[in-house]
Amino acid sequence: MTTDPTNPIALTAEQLDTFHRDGVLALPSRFSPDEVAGLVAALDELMADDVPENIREKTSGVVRSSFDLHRRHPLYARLVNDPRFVIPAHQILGDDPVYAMQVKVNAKEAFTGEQWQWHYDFATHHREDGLKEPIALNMHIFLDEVTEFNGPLMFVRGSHLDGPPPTELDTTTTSYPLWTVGPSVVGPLAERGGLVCPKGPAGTMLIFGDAVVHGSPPNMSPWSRRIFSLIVNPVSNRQTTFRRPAYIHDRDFTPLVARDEPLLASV
Ligand SMILES: O=C(O)CCC(=O)C(=O)O
Repeated sequence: MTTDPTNPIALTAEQLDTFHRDGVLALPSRFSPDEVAGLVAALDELMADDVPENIREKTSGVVRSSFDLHRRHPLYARLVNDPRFVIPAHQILGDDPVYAMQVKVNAKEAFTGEQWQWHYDFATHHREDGLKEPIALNMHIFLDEVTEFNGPLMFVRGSHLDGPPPTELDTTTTSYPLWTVGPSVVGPLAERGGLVCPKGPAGTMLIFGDAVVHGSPPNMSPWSRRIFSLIVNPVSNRQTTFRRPAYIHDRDFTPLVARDEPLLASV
């Protein structure tokens, strides 16, 4: 696919520089309130299902993450081919086809939503799924306003620049086993680059790289914090091992194609 630099969805040169330097880029107001309302309404139905795709918090039992959304609802099937994801992904990764490797919402429930330890996604993608290169992109949409109160993600700015740091497997802290990055590694990286904590209204988009260290605190606030996450990966970097279920790490390598029709049309 060739990218048209005059397309307003395309990232500017400055945004691309920020992404490459910091490892994370925030894009305000990319999705409209109506689009967010449609995604939330569909999500409410999906999170009511008693299925393995809905992973629950260890303590409260409420849904922490809901996976495989593009197979479970037509609106999410349409969403993964939205130009607002596909065009920036190709700007960053080049013209190699990309596929939807993981499609989920992380729902940090008011009062009970638990933390995500410091980690970077490639540690899991490499060890569990056999990806060779840390080039997948995690693309978020805030489905609620994200504030300093409701468990926002924090990123260690530039922590990807020296390559993937050392990790350890944590199977005890939360309901989801995670290859985490310990304090002795996070400390110096954060001293060097500082932390970034993108906040903003529902409809804000984030893009971050597979090797940038990030995490998020518990949500003690009375406001839920739901974030949609699409991880795209070049087909050439697809998984070489198959340990995790397909609903968590997708085995359909069909390339995404930017579709121009409105997200909410005829769903
Ligand atoms: O939703 C969060 O707070 C963290 C999610 C995350 O770190 C991830 O999906 O890799």
